[in-house]
Amino acid sequence: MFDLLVTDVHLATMAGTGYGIVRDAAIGIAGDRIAWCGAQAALPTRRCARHLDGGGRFATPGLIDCHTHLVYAGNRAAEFEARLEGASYADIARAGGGIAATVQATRRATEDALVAASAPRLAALAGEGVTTVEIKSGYGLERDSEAKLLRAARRVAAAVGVDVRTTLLAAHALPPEYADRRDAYVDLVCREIVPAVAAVGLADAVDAFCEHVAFTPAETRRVFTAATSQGLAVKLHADQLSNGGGAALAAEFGALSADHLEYTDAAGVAALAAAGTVAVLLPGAFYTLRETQRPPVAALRSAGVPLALATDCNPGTSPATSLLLMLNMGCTLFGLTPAEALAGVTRHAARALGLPDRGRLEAGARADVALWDIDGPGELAYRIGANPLAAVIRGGRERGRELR
Ligand code: DI6
Ligand code: FE
Repeated sequence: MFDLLVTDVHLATMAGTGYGIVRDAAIGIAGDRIAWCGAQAALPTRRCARHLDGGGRFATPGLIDCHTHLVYAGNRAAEFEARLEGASYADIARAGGGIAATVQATRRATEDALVAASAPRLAALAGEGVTTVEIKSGYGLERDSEAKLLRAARRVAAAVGVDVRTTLLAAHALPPEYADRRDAYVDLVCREIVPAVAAVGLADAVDAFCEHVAFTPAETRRVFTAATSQGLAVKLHADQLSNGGGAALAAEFGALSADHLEYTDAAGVAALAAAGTVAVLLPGAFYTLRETQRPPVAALRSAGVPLALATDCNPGTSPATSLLLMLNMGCTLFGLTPAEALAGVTRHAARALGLPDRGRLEAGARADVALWDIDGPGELAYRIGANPLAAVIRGGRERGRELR
């Protein structure tokens, strides 16, 4: 007896390599878990509290956006214009714009205002089948503002109906009041912000921006040491604009993921593979910054590094609220196959968040399912600007548009 039984669907289970297609299938759900899924001919019982006719649609795991900065105030359209008039991202950051501009707006915003400003961005992701999202802080850069942002992240996720993992990114930029006191800010992060956030359980992981415009490898190491001593997982913005050895540093700390990786070298790839750290590729930032150095996808693939894809939704370098568009960009810009791209927003994205219970359609997994009006899963990466989502089940409960 199932609480919810979905029949007449084709599955892209994403449970092994490739799509894991099962045609003419059914999914039986009990509570918030998949109790049974497979070919409908083998379905053990049709007894259920509620039945959903899939109408021949495709089912995938609910999508997972494993890298966003979607809670912030204001926007940076003016910076976008400046870049197109010739300024570089680094120029803008050095001149106090960029991240610092969003920090100023975010510090001033109330928690309620942050929730209200962020809800449409998260709703856009959810409207494309996203059932789990990661949201980073990093626009507060002092204890109370970082905590406010992390609370807003949990609230907006609850309001929109998406599972959330929050990540403390206090080491995102040097706040203006610490401009000449780098060490003092890193001290503040390690001695005050990380312990305070850990004490109240507001973050699931700690991230740092390791880059010449942000924090050095030595500073990142200090932040990671503080995080791991509090029992928090770590993730890293690594090698985006230059090769700073970020991938190897992430691997050394057993990071869940190393993200961006445009400039990662062979040693970095080998380190990620050995550590089992997920490589999170962010084509929206590559595209927006008009970068030309691509992440070493072929080397990552042949080393067996799990590849995830995410929006990096943020006001500066990736004002993107479409994970489906990232599937397309991951293929066209980075050379992923459509199956790799879909694994990057399901199975591998789950791993990048330390959530082994989701990202696959199989018995025992969380019942997060997206149903699509498509003829095959390759269509999800193929189309540009289309949204074939028909219905979503999150934690065993139907959400959003009903099946027609
Ligand atoms: N890398 C990014 O792509 C974003 N943060 C980071 O560390 C950019 C954030 C921003 O420009 O607001
Ligand atoms: Fe980012």
